[in-house]
Amino acid sequence: VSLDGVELRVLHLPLVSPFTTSFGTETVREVIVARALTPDGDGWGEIVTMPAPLYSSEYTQGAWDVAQRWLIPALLERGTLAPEEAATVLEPFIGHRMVKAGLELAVLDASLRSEGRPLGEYLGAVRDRIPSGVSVGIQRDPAALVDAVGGYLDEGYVRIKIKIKPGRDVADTAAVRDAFGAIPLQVDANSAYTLADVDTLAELDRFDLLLIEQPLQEDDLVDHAALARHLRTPVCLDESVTSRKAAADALALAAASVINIKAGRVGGYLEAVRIHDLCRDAGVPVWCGGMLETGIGRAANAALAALEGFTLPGDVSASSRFYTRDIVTDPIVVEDGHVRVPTGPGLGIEIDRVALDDVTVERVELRR
Ligand code: OSB
Ligand code: MG
Repeated sequence: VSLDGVELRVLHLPLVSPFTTSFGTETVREVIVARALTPDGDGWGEIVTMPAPLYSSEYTQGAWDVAQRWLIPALLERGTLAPEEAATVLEPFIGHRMVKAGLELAVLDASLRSEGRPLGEYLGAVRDRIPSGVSVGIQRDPAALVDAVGGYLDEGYVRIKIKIKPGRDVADTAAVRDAFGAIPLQVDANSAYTLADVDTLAELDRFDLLLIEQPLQEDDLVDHAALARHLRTPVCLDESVTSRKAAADALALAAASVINIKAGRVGGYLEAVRIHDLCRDAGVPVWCGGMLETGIGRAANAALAALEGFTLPGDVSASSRFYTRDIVTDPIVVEDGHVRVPTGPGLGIEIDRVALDDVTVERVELRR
């Protein structure tokens, strides 16, 4: 595509209920959307940074700065580029993978829309709908957690993930198992433990969890391998897997037997596909993670999760799981426990301009 400019917006979307993880509580989703401006039409992408560098080193204002100061100028200087070239142009700049992913997605959407080609088909989707799991934040107490989980089961979600942290792990998991029996259940620690917690984490073995996600810190691959040897529960990595190379290293070290793939975390949907291919060839199951996406990222995640190797339900839930009003005209819905893979050109969504303007708190446009 011929890239004439890029518009960036910071959005503040109110959450339907607070979302608490081991690293903090959000009541509003602050997120950046990118719009690629081309003579053939716009393309949309989402930069999934959080306001503070607590999940990973990236955060909204850092993303806002690096996008305008370095990444967008490099893309604009190139002028005409294929979506497959965006990552190469951005490669000299270290890190900032969520920003790269959002910009690449905007270019990719513009390009696919101009060809009338759906993202799912381009990525290699083999399914027209995907099973939908839900990520449930830490609640006031285990009873409140059981209430929350019950509500999501009633809505049809086929897999439950609960967030855990030290002091809110074994009892919370036990409460959900006791209340709902043998439902597909997994836990996510968001790096809240160390190897010294091995005995507590081994207590989770009795709950027959699908997996435990990211118990230790991002760069603790060797410790994850040591922990995995002490657990019956499969260890899944999220934060640690920042690239195809990091995924290959984790598998070589036996630090994980399952991988959560998030396009933002790994620098884009194309790198996400490469991790998928690596894991599929190695017989390692993967699933699609989430970052409380708007309808933009949610549509892209549904397309990604439709690839062959995504054999576990992911965190691709309905827009209504987080938002009363999405910024797309047809929010993502869960029907019969599944999300449909969009079939329209590009992301297959239309932006609701009024809704978008209503949640925009900052806007900038860079032109070639
Ligand atoms: O660790 O998977 C995570 C949200 C923000 C940051 C990290 C994570 C999450 C989630 C929510 O678990 C997933 C979603 O439903 O979007
Ligand atoms: Mg996670």
